[in-house]
Amino acid sequence: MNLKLAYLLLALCTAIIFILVWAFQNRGGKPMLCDSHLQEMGWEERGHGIYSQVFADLTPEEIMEVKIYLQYNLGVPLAEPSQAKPSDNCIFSITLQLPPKAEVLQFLDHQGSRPARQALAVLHFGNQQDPNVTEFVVGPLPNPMYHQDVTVQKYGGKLPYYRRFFLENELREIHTFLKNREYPKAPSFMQKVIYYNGSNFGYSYGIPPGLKSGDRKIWVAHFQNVPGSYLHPVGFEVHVDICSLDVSHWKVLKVFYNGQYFEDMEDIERQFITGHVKVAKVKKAPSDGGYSSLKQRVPHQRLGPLHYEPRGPRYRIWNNQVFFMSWSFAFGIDANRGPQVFDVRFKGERIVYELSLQDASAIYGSNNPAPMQTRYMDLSFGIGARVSTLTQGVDCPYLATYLDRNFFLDSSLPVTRKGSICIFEQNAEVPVRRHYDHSEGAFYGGLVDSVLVFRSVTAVNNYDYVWDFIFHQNGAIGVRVHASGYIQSAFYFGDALEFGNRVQEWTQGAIHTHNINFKVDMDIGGTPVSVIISLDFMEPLVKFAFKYLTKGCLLF
Ligand SMILES: [Cu+2]
Repeated sequence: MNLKLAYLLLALCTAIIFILVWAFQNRGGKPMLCDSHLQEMGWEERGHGIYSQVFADLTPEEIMEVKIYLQYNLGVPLAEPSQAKPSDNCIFSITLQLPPKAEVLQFLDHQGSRPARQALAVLHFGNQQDPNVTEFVVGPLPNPMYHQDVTVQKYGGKLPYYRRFFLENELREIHTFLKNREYPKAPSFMQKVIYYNGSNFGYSYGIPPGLKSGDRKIWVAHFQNVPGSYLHPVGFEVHVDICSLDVSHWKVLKVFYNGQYFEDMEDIERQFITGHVKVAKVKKAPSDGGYSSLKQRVPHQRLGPLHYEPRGPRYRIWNNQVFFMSWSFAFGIDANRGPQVFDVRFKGERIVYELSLQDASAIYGSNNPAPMQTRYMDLSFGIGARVSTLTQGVDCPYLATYLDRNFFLDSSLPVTRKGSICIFEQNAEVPVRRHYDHSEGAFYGGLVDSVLVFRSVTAVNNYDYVWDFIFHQNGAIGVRVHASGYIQSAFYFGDALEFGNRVQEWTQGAIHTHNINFKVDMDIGGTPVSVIISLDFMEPLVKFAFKYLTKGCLLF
């Protein structure tokens, strides 16, 4: 081959690679419509798109308007959540307050007036005579003029302060309390048994903090602070009474180590020195976590099949609205509850007013005290606020459209999570219908199926949930959940096998049940019907049920 030809080929290859990279990188925004593209849309689509703004999540500007309004109009000092002590007031969250359905339908279907755009602000009032949690509706946006306390109307009474969700800062206060006031009481045990060096612990908590309403007594379990710490329990847990709003009044109620209970830190130190503590010889984990590391363990394989759209996307997105074949819907992500779609229409007819995730709970069992009492309700951590940026080609197809979301939950400023929603059309890889007829004059008819997927992924500490809303071309809607991430493990000792599996020498995969609830408000034929759909799966004992249900698809 002469040199000229070689250079030409090289230049050609470089140009092709450049074009491919450019095409993939720029795909994110392609199906988005700007105002000039609206010309191409039918009048119905345009009207629908504009009207669907009533469901749109708050913008960062709207969130800041609400925050500033509250700072000037509540007449009480407000701390920033990142610094707020239990004895302070602070704004926990600001989210969209959906207008009442009747008002929205009047607006959407009968030329009624546009419902006021409002926010819901959840306040922690720790610095009051009667500490409480209060919910205010603030409006109208974008220039708030009023706030209305809706707590009693929503909950039938005031919300006692102990019902508040944990702020990150309260958990940090617990770590500081242990580090500064409790660990020093047992120096020999801490260093010689669990190798404490001042910063090598990760934590998990028995949440909610107690067995009866009003309790705020939390079991804190300790893990080696390496990547995938969730799989490195050290067998040491401390029960802390955090009822008092004055952190200096917090106290240790009990201490647990490797199956033994102790009165307090002085007690475990005393018993260790006198040889009464049964020591488990847990090895120090390597700095990359060793078995818990996510590093690749096998060589890269040749690239697998890729998603391909021969003539570009067949869906369009305008603001918070998606149009796909016969479908249209509005979407959002609530900071607490997670993904939701509204005003779902098939062939122009509304069939679902609202389809939304409500909560994902996980109820644990173990012979360790913290997981024994753990009943997570993940909305308390912010299922929506913890959506993560999606990786192209891994979390969603390269060719998907990636959208940003904004939240205000346990933060001082609105947080923007780039590329945290992905929308794509996917070949279902199974015919929606087919028939091969063996009769005389054989014939065949088959119909290819493809679906539109609306996806977001939440990482709640150890767990990752992949949330899909799926729109089939035959008019079916599905919800699908894939669970991934790490298990929340416990220390392996004694009768651990009664409560789970042994996943490492000192690690018990604690038995637990996930329960995931969706709300579906169907408007088929104009008759409103509300149902709650619940997906359960239990692990590790019923592995097949877990597999089936998490990969399954609920149609309704
Ligand atoms: Cu699980």
